[in-house]
Amino acid sequence: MGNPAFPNIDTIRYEGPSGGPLSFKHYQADEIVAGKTMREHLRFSVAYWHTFRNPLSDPFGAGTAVRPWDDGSDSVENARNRVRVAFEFFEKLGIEFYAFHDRDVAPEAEDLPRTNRILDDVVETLKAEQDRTGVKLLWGTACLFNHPRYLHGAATSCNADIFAWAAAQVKKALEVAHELNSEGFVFWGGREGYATLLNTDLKRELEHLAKFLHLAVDYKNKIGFGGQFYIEPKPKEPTKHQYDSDVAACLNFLRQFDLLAHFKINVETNHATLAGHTMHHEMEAAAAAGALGSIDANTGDLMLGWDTDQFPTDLYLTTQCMLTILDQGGLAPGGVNFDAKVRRESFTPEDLFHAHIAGMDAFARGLKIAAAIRDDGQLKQFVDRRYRSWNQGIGARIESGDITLEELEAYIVEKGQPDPNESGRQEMLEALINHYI
Ligand code: XUL
Ligand code: CO
Repeated sequence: MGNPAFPNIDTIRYEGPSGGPLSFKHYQADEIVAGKTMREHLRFSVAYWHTFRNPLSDPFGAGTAVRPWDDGSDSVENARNRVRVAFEFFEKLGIEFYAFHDRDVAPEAEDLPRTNRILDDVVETLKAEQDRTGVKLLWGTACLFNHPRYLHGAATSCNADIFAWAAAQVKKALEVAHELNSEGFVFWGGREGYATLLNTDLKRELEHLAKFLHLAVDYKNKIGFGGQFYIEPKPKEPTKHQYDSDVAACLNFLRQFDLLAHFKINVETNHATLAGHTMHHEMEAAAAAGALGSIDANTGDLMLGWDTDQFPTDLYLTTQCMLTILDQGGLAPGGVNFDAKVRRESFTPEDLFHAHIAGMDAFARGLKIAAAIRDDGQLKQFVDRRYRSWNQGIGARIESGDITLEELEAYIVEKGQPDPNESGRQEMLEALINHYI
């Protein structure tokens, strides 16, 4: 191991609410909350692309990131050294998972065989570092959106050769995920959509996307890769419309093409808000279908209409996420992946620590708040009581399917005007949440 990349930063420790800026004020990995340790509940993951590859550029200006360990070259040595730095970072933060796209960790060469050999070289280092530290891969994925060949899409390209290239890339990425014993594999259709319907055969493109995912499922089974497959919704950006636009669209697509048994959803906050939903809505929609698999924990800015991928620090947001996660009994094998980047103005290596600490503490508090709300029980009691007319009598008969329209008519004619019986008490419940925050 060479010189440490963060020589002035020690392992980040829990110091409690009065601790310094480079300490956890709420996240204590081994503290038991609601029957499990915080580390078991939260399963934090670092996004390699943002934390180790993002230069912090924007459409109006060059990158500002200062990363002294990175020589900026596409050499394999630089890629391998970056891996060692990344694992030093994971260890110092006590984060036990990470996620990457194939092209984040290793550069692309002139042809696929050479590209794959370079990837193998870097994977050797990833594997050695995983073994050394015990850090695991939460999920891997193939970058099917950055290279110019994917300008019309990958699985939904108008050109079948592009589909073939993307398929070959996914094949290799699956082999790598298997070799690294990954907990999962994500499909995010970055360019699987269109810029204009005038040049697009929407039906054919959807069928091709389904074919692509079936091929991946078949290959997963063939090589015996046991990781969970996820599909990640996002409505737009980079395209005008992406087919995986929100959780409901993804579930419908998976169901239509007989893929639902093989996939769960990886829900990302800023994608939810771009789709005009809250994160809480998207998580509940996925959970209701038994398909909430993992989350990309970040946040947008309501003043900015694009995917700003900021670190999540809003306690209402993290409380809502943790309420849904506790309700479904946990996220494993998924986790809380910080698909977030530091601001362009936060360009120093130290900012990478501050950002992750802020996100981890916000989720630790969200977990404690959600657990307290559940312990208190008033919220659940209120909701259960609100639906009590379904527990017996006519409600139970409707739910069980043992009733006809004629019987419902006879029942309500006899009963007369229904009574909406009671208030929804939204403000009272919002105050209840505030009490715990
Ligand atoms: C892009 C995004 C991706 C996926 C993985 O908005 O969220 O980084 O998480 O491809
Ligand atoms: Co994401």
